[in-house]
Amino acid sequence: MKHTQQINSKKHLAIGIVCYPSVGGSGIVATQLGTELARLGHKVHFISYDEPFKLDTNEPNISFDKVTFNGYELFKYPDYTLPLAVKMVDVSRKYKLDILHVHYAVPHATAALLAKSIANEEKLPFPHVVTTLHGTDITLLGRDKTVMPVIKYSIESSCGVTAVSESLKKDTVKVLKTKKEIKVIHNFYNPKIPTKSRESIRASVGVRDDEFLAIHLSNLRPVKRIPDLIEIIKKVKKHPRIKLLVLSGGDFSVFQPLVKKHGLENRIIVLPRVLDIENYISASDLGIYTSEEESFGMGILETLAYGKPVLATRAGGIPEFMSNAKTGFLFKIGDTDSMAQKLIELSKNPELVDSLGKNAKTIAQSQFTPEAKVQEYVEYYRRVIASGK
Ligand code: GMT
Repeated sequence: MKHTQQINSKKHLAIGIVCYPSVGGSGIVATQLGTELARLGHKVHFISYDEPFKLDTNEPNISFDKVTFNGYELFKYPDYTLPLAVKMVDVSRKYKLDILHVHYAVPHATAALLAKSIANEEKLPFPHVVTTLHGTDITLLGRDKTVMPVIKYSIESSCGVTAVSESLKKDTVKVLKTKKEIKVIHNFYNPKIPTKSRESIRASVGVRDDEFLAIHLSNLRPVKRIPDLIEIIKKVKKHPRIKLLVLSGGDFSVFQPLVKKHGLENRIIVLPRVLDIENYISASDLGIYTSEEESFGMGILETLAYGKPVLATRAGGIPEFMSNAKTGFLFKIGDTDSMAQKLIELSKNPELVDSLGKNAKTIAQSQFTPEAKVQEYVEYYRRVIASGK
């Protein structure tokens, strides 16, 4: 059953957003998207096992429904898909959702498929399901034969599928051998105005004004190649002005022995779970990203948006928004020699850092804006609804 009166109109939509609540790219993108949709007047209902990290439920038009588990002792592995599917049925009925937008295919797209079958059987209304692929759901899990057929089936059963880059779309077709139409909508970022001065932030992390501060934001998972990042700082050790600040969404302690081995304790500063990234990026000079796989690379876009150039590997979707020699420099994955060399060069050339940074800001704040991308999502929702699938 569909809410036909809303299908063809330009009325505000009721949208369910399902995402991971943790510090991870997909959850952050989903939270930003939901927040911007709510600001446009759409009613947005988040579903997850915890309140998403950056969600402000005090914002008008936003609500949050928590998925709860019953720790039944027979289960060695707790199951999330089943209570999530039940929650999807409940929320869809309670708020008369037009769209259920699931971020990260596993297990969200599968739970949505199950929820839709239950709703159909019970003759309850159920929204159109849009699945957004974020990266590791395809590049890692999609390659895992123990789950691949379920992922493929769940994605193909979604009413609409989007991917965050052309590179991820290509990988999805290759890995899943699917003919499902996939719409690419790049990620976006809405920079905030810093609330703390460069001086106060630098003082708080023990970095002087005349030091050259590189920054890295990530969850530190293996694909980010943190040992490469440490290797680069080791290779610039003779240049004491250069320091690295890591804003970590993961546990950095596993890398501390390597930092210690190279004697870099006073060159690498780590801050966990920072919320006000705008203050730290603004107080830095440039970003460094060493990933071997990256469907998009939100940390890079965030760094560019604050007018800081980036040194990054040419992985996945990164070259779709990072231009070599224009907003920073791109390198072969693992080429720490060239990255270190460029870092030294830039640390001595503030004019170049400044002009690359200006280009970075212009591109990030003109092409990857919430206005543009949220509009693309809304148009896509309306297209999916109109298709009646
Ligand atoms: O590995 C991460 O950074 C987390 C992961 C996730 O699913 O939360 O990030 C993926 O989605 C982000 C948002 O679309 C992208 O910016 C990241 O590039 C992507 N990660 C990978 O492809 C490894």
